[in-house]
Amino acid sequence: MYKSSYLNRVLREVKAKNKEQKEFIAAVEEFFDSMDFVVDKDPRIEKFAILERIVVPERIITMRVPWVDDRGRIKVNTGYRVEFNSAIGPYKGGMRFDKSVNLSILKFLGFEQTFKNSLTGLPMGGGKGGADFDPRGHSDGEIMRFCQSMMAELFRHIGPNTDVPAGDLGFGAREIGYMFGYYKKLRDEFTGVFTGKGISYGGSLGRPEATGYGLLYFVEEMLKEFKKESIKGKKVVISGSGKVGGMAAEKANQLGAILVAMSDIDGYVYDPNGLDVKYITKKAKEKGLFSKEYAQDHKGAKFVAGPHGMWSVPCDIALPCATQGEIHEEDAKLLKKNGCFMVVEGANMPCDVEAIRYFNSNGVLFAPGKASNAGGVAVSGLEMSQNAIHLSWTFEEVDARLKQIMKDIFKKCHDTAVKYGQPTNLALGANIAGFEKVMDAMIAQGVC
Ligand code: 2IT
Repeated sequence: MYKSSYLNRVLREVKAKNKEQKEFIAAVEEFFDSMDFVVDKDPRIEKFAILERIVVPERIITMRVPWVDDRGRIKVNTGYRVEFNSAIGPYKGGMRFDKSVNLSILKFLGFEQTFKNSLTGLPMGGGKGGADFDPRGHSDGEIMRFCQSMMAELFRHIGPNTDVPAGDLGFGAREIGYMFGYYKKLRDEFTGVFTGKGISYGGSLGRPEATGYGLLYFVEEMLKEFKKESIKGKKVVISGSGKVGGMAAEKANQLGAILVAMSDIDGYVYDPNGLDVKYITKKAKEKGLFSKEYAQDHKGAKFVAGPHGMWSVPCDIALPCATQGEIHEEDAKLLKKNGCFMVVEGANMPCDVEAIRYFNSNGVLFAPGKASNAGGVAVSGLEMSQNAIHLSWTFEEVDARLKQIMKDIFKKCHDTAVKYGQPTNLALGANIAGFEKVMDAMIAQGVC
């Protein structure tokens, strides 16, 4: 129950209209926890029905994706694009290819993306898409035919000033290339309709590193503000060996942190003296997996099957970078008990609502992904800028802008948290600061 009766009513309606969508409802509840601090202070929110409108995607496209496998068999998957909010810019957000993809997950991700993109300060609305298709185990030819089949529908709905997709889980440079190529063929138009593109056809230097590097720049800001320290010598654990985890490990290592444990889908490796980060990032890039081989090649390290146990490893800082719902209340308690004082999300909502509440009421510094992992989409925004002016910036230029954007995001979140009397509650700061810009634009644009 919230203090505000308006919030209670809107949440009841969201629950009634989205009965089966537990991930989406959880994202709305987490956001409404913060809205409870503002709705009574700003009567415009209720007067202009901002929350009733902001929880409904502007448009959802669902498509049949038929394709033919290498043995000539016809297969069918379901594809989606959720165009959530375009108040401050074209829809922008990744595409996810995974068996788990459904409308609840994409609505949760599109909702989060709206506030994340707002926090970057760049003109991007919120969107997300994908399909219940897992590229693992499929040949390049199958993946290409799948991407082309999906684009044969999607091309009608996206465009550089309308909706600009990018990568996410299961959707990397290969998938972006196939989709971009087919869009270009269908539209006869070479534009920045995707971000995360290859460097030879309009991609930005620094985009592959951006989410992981940005996460560490955010961690540095938190340590400076709250602890007057840096990450040098701190013990760090990272979950997930995808693009985010791999690049976070690389930057943490560059900044002098000690990576004591890291996981992939098989399990995790632990070495209290520090893991061999170069080995891990190389293997993770090649295969997306490293943990089993790591333990064979490094006698000092321990391998534990199953990634979940990693949250019991003693550490200073935990960076969950795998996927949603990795850290529950019992994991949060274990982290705290074993010395962890800071949890910063690299994935989207890896910590559930109970875990976040536990961190906030037990003195564990916490940052939500919509702030701390915004570096990826921020550099996507910079890729859009470069495409629009037909120029490419150097890695150093992109990286310097990324660093400044992460500093600015931290400041916005922190200043807002301070304004509402909760100086360390960055989830509150991120939700309110991200929301305010979207709300202003929605009011200015009338009922539409
Ligand atoms: O979750 C995310 O922010 C992304 N998958 C990146 C989105 C983007 O448009 O670069």
